[in-house]
Amino acid sequence: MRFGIVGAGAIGCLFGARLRLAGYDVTLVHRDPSIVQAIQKNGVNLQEIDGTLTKVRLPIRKGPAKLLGAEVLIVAVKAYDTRALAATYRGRIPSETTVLSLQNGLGNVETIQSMFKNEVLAASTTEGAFSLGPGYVVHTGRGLTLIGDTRRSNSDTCSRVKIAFDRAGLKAKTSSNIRGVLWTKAIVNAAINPLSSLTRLTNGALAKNAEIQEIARSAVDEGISVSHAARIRLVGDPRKLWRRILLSTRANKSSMLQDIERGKMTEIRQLNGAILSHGRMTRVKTPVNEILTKLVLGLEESSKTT
Ligand code: KPL
Repeated sequence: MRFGIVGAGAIGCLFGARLRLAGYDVTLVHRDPSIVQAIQKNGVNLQEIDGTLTKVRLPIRKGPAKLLGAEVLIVAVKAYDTRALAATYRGRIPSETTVLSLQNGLGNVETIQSMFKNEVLAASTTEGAFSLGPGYVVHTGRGLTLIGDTRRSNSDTCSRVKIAFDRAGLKAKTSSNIRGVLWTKAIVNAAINPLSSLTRLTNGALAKNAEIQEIARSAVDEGISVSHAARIRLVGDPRKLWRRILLSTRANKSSMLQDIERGKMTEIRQLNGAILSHGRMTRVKTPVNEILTKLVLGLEESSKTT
């Protein structure tokens, strides 16, 4: 199976390096020339959970690039870049290529579906990954990746992607309710990522803090109420998942905290912001998610470098 991966951040590099090590044909694509050059020169440096460091050589191209041979194009860019990316890649991807969104947040799949006639799959992962610099990724915690189609029953490609991830040591399952999976993960992320950004605590430290637990609980409860009003069937209990994910990725700094530390935009609009807007549509009050959204927007402003 041939993969193209757009976005050479922590998750893109982790999946790219692992798939390559498992013998798959993988091409990375990234729009930042300095990151492309660093990976061309040094490969992807993958630091595993046990500390082992592996240099993985794989082709990388500066995006936007035509990925003619890719059977599956994994979208691993930040959620706020999905629309621009989809607009750029329209017409550059053969109709037989499956597009797989491997992103945090709500709305990514719908955006991609609205712009492509291709098969579009969604995946949600709880693998913990931390970027130490261009092409240098630390795998901080093992997780599970769920994959599925939001519109129809899962295809053979969906099962083959699952097998590829499994062979790459990234435990995966197909799901017949991937929309519920995406919502469940978004509710959990909305109660982790802004709290870690505001406190600068690692995932493990968040789990231990009683005051944080209280705020997280309220944020999760609001998310659950909105999902019920929006008729989403959640997968598992987000309250339990919150703790489980924090403990399995205890060494990780959430992706939002990593963004804040780099002075970058965050996915707050696609996480708490999305819960807030779905809450407005379904007339469910979400005051905690609203405050977290506003605080992180302020934090983005004060830590912006560009
Ligand atoms: O998805 C994550 C993120 O940081 O965005 C978790 C699983 C919480 C890992 O940190």
